[in-house]
Amino acid sequence: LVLDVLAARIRAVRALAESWASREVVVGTAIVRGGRLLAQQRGYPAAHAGRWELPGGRVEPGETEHEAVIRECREELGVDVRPTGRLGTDVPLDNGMPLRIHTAELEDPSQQPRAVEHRDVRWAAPSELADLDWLETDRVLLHSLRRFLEDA
Ligand code: 9L3
Ligand code: MG
Repeated sequence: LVLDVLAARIRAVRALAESWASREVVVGTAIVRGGRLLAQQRGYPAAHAGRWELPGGRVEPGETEHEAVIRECREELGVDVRPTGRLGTDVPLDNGMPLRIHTAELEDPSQQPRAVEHRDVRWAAPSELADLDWLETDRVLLHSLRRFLEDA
């Protein structure tokens, strides 16, 4: 009987771990060039318009996080990026999904990112980061972002 209870507990913990591992993720991308960070300004939805964020979006089914980072940067900025690592800890979004930040570099540093789907893009120096009106979720990461830029 004790073993049955234990086995049931183990099954429950395993189910929880699996649902946790497979839950949907939103990736954000910290693209760095020459000590500056690429930030983009949202034009939609209305509640987010004018606020700044790291490029990115939902990881689609069957896609790895790196694939999602590369696809989103192509769609939103018209550039190819190379993921180089991770930054900070997951930030919980309103919809319950975690926002997870990957660092990246431009495949071709002479290629200029464009605001394809957004209102504006800019390269921000570490000292300029705090002046941008970031989405709350991205503002949480400012300390980690500044440290990453200063170490780069
Ligand atoms: N989100 C927040 N910060 C970010 C990104 C890329 C996304 N840096 C939030 C905004 C949306 C949700 O995640 O509520 C999905 O992102 P998107 O598909 O609208 O880019
Ligand atoms: Mg997006």
